[in-house]
Amino acid sequence: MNFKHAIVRKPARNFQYGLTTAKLGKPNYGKALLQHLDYTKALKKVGLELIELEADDTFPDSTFVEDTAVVNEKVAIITNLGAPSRQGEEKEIKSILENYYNTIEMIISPGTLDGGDVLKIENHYYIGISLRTNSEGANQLTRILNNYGYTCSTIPLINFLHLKSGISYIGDNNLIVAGEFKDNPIFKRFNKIKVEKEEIHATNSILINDYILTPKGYDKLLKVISDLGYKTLEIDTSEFRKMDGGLSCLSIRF
Ligand code: CIR
Repeated sequence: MNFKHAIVRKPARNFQYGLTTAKLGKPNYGKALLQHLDYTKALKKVGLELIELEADDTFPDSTFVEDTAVVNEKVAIITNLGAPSRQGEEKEIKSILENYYNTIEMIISPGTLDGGDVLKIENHYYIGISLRTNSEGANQLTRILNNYGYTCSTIPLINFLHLKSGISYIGDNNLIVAGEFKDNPIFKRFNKIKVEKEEIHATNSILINDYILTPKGYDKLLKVISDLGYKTLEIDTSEFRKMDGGLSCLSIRF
């Protein structure tokens, strides 16, 4: 799918009080804003028209917009976020997506689902069952996507917060995998690019149109991706990493 738009939201001023397990210290807000600006420039460079939302201090994690919706060529599905402190972030995103989609579907309680747990590969979706996404949420998403002609399967997560912290699909059968996913037989058919432990954060690289966006400073993975012939763009995500966020979480692309 060729992407045309992306929704992004500036980090909230209380960003440092969001959820995190990273133990990398407190993010620097000024630096986070600059990194976010660089991210938006990169999205524009790869051809996207941006819908840029102002910071929302009601939700410290609200810059991680990806978790609030699952979108594709046919439908937008608004999630029911798994973390209680994040519930409500999806409301404004829904009103924006209504301008672009005729059909909006919803994940509803007791189902919970975060967009970071949803990986699309061609017409198939992998859905991670995690601390954020429960089986009921995954079942609801499966039923909705089946109605639009997509197939789905679930993968229980062991260590990762979100599925896409540990796997990324970059097209042409190339799958970037880390940790518990490296030897998972489910992914046997792919050309697997295995990420070493010290570069695990770079697993969350994203294919947008002709480019792979990848976090800055992970040279081994960068070389493997470049050697495969991809055009790459590096973006510093150090402040988002401190809050468990990667590149994909910062936008909804469609
Ligand atoms: C959270 O814990 O919800 C945020 N601090 C980070 C969310 C990252 N989102 C993602 O990986 N899709």
